[in-house]
Amino acid sequence: MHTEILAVRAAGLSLGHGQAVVATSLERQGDARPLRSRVAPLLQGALRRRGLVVQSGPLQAVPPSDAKGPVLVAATYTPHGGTEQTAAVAVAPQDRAARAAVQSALRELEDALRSRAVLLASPRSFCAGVDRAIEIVERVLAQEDAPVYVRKQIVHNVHVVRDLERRGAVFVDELDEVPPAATVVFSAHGVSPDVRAAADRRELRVIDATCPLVTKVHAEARRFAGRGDTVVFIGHAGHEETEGTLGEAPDRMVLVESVADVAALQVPDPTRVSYLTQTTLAVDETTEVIKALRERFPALRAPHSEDICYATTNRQEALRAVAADSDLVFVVGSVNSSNSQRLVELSTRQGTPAQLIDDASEVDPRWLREAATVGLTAGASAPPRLVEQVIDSLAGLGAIHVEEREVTQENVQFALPRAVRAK
Ligand code: 0CM
Ligand code: SF4
Repeated sequence: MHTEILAVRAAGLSLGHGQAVVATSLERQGDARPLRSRVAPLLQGALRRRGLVVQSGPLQAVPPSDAKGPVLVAATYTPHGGTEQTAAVAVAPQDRAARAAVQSALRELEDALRSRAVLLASPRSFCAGVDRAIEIVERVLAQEDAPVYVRKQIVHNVHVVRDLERRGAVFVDELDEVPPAATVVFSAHGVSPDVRAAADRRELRVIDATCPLVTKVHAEARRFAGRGDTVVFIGHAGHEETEGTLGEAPDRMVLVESVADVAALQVPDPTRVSYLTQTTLAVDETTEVIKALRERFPALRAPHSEDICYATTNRQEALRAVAADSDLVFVVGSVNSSNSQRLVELSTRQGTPAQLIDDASEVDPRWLREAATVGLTAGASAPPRLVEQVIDSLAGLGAIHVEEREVTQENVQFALPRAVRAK
């Protein structure tokens, strides 16, 4: 990597100590057109991890005759088998620490340069329930002039939430933050009857974005509890879906998270036990818990059809087809996304290290040094464009060969609630 110190031509660009602007594209004098910097997200992340406050945008470079303005640390390189790439960062002229941070981040990128295979799991990314939930918020935003409130994150993804926030959605944790008579959207993960009652009391206009596959589990909870069963709910404590479903019959439902929990279960009548599950669990782990339940309660009754949803199952199957042949797996998704976390665990159980990343800026180039084959997937709430961004960043480190491994095709679609359907 050949590094130069240049000046930046950008009117009004003034940088303080500890601040940096990463070039998303770099135009040098005499260039026919700017060169896009594919590694910009990687560089942003590497600099943030070094404590800098980082922004990004297109930059124009000039020779360093004007020593007053920000300096540009610019590198051009042609990785083996790849095409010419650039990485450039503007920092304040006297900010030696920032300049050292940039040099060290560039060395980190340099160490990760190589050609790679990228195994792309399919299906990945948005499921029908997430598509529907986002579209519901978009349509309500288009319908209403007043603020549109959303109870909890509409789906567990920081980018989706940020994007809808920019467009006017107001995310709240509880309904007492919503003014009386306002419009509120319930998230894809569902709510307990108590929450519905609280919305009624506040006379809120409720638009329900609960995924129909979560609603199905709620209906089973009511039915199973109604016939006198103890309903064992296999799920994760504290998750919104768990809280919502348990709320359907709090006196008749018990939560188990693991095989160990099954051993400790006490029920009033062991001949009247049924089970339900969260929709986004690991299929293999859940099978073990159900087996343990059946051993303890031979008359155990099952849901009519699997509660773990098609999207969760398919993403796990697809990752299986990829992880075994990868040196490292990236799962695009947010930390509170259960289905994304299950993908990370699945890969790890298969013996392939996996990293959960919100976007390409969270890829630490040091992970890539030895990784000739990278597996890539995304949880059901992670936007597809973030997967594209990761692929693009990897392409900035050398030639890549992308192979998509599709285990099945998805064509599930859910109807929108009547309140937001076009007239
Ligand atoms: O349930 P989980 O945490 O996986 O939710 P998510 O928003 O990440 O994914 C979609 C869903 C649902 C219900
Ligand atoms: Fe519905 Fe499954 Fe998507 Fe959750 S992951 S929103 S249950 S389709």
